[in-house]
Amino acid sequence: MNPSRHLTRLAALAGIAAFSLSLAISSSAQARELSVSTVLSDAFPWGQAAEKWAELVAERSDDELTLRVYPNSQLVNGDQTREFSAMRSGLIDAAVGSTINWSPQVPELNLFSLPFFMADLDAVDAVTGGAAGKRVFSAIESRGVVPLAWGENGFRQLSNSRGPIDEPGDLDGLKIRVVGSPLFQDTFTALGANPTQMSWADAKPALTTGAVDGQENPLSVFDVARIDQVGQAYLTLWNYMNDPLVFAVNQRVWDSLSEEERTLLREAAEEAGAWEIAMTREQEPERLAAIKARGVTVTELDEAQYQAFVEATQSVHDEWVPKIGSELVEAARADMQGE
Ligand code: X2X
Repeated sequence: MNPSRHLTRLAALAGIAAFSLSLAISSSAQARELSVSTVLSDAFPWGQAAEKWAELVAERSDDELTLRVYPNSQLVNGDQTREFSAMRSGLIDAAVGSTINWSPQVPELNLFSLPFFMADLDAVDAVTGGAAGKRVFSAIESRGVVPLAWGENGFRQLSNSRGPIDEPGDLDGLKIRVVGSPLFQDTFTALGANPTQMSWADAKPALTTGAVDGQENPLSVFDVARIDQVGQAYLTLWNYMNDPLVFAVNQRVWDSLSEEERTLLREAAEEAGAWEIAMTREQEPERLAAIKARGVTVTELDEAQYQAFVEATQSVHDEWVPKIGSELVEAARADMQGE
């Protein structure tokens, strides 16, 4: 072959390669993948909520829009209280996150962590579905993140390795692992305990070595993470706070989506959230039975015992209601009273 024909063929081949490369790029530019952060994996209802969202979005968009779930707070190196900032800055596109973990950046979310404020599931639903819930969503939105739907981690119960707890005095001096959110520090200090803030990633090792005596988490977390295996032989059902989850997307990512994609994302989040809330609640009795069957001593509080905890934590309300916003707290009370 003469050299000039050889060059022409090479050029033609290069042209074909460049053309197919540009095709590949243009089709991948259409299909879009968003990162979704969660603290817990799909072994837990929380992670399943995010996977369900991803499944519905992929199915309904014919894989043109997909969500990739990154569990175990891996996008924030295990530091779950940085998840909201990372989503706001665009480091993370979306998240299914806990109100507790986002409360350092969105003080209004401490509404849900006020001890003994929402007594039962009806109260929680009245707030998330009511005027207060709307205000909470506006508070999130005003900080650069678009909230789409609610999910649920669950009512948080108290466990420890030392003995049954049915009055505040039983917590005296106990080292309790709490999430890195200041309100929890105050609640457990008010109860006479010695709270230690640490991430979920550090919690199980700390329970294993006995660096802490206790922790608080919903039954699903206690059950799936097998907290009984790290010496937590006592569990008190005190329903002191419920931990809702929020499905949310970074504002700039949201703005870059078409109207159709936004509707799809929102509706899929609402469906995944409703599905996960129902499942979490339905599973609680069997989880409790399984925990008891493993030999954990479960303590339930009578009305007088419950009241003693309410009174012992009154100072936390006095201090935190102004930080949360008294109008929001009042709106939540009105929602719970069906006003
Ligand atoms: O860290 C916890 O306790 C957990 C997993 O429940 C949250 O992320 C709030």
